[in-house]
Amino acid sequence: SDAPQRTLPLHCLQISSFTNRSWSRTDGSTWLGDVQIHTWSHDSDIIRYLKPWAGGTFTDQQWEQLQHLFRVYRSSFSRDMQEFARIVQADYPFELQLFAGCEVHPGSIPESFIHVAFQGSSIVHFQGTSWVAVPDAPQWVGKILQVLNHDLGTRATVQWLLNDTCPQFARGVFEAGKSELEKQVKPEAWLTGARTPGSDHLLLVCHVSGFYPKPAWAMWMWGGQEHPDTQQGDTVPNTDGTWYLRVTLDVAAEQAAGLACRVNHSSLGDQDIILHWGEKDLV
Ligand code: ELG
Repeated sequence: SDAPQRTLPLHCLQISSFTNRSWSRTDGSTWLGDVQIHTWSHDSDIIRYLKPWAGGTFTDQQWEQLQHLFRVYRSSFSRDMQEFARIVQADYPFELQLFAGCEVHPGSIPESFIHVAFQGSSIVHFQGTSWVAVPDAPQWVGKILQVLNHDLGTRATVQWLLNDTCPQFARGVFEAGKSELEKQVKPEAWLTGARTPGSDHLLLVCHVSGFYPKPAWAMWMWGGQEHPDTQQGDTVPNTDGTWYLRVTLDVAAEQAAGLACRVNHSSLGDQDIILHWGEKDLV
C-alpha cells in the first residue's frame, strides 16, 4: 500500500493594479507552504523559477504550455477587466487580487480554490464549474458574472487547472523540493534589555532567529516556571527564508536577576536553548 504522502499547500497570488483606462499591471507569485517558488513580474514575459526544483516533475513541454496559457490569460484579464470597469463605471484606481491554489491530502480528493477580491474585499470565487459571487458582493458583480460564466472555454480551462494541473504540480514540486522543504535549521538566541525611561523597570527582549520551519516556542522563565507576563511577538521572515521571533518581558529592575529565556524548536529536539539574564545584556 502507498504510505500516506505528506505535502504542503500550493498557493498562487495575483495582484492587478488598474491606474486608469489605459494602464494596469499584473504581478504574481507561487508559494509551497511558506516558501516562494515562482515570481511573475509585470516586466517579464515568463514565470521565473526561484528554486532549481520549481518546475517539479513537469516536462519542459508541459511547462511551456502553461507559460503560454498564463501569457494569454494575463493580457486577456487586463483587457476584460478594463472592459468591465467601463460597463459598471468603476472608479480608478482599483485593485484586483486573486488567491488560488490546492492542497493534496493523503487518501482523499484534493481541495482547490480561487478567490477574487476587489479593493481588498472578497467578491467572487470559483465553485464547481462556474464563478459565484460572495453573499454580500456589490450588485454590479452579478452583471459581470453573467458575462464571465458565458465563456465555457475559460470555465473548462479553470476546472482543468484546479482539478488536474494544480494537484499534479503540487505533488511533483513537493517531491522535487523535499530535502530543502523538510530541512531543519537551528535558531540562534540572544538577550537584550533596556531601562524603561522614567521608571525603575527593564524591558527584556529574548531574540530567536534563523530557524526553519516556522513553528517555534520561546518563554521568559522565573524559578523554573513560565513567566505569565511574557509578551509573544509575531514570527516574522528574515530575508534568507528563515524566521525570527522575539518575546519580551517588562519587569522591575530588582526582579531581573534569576530570569531566563527558554527556546524550543523542532531542530533542537529536546535540547532547549536556555539563556540567563545578566547585567552584560543591558544595552
Ligand atoms: N481566458 C481568453 O480570471 C484564474 C485563472 C484563469 C485562467 C483562465 C485561462 C483562460 C483564458 O485566458 C481568456 O479566453 C478566450 O480564449 C480561450 C483560449 O485561450 C478560450 O477559447 C475562451 O473560450 C475564449 O473566450 C478570457 O478572456 C478570460 O476572461 C480571462 C480572465 C479570466 C478571469 N476572470 C475573472 C475576473 C473571474 C472572476 C472574477 C474576475 C474579476 C471581476 C471584477 C471586475 C471588475
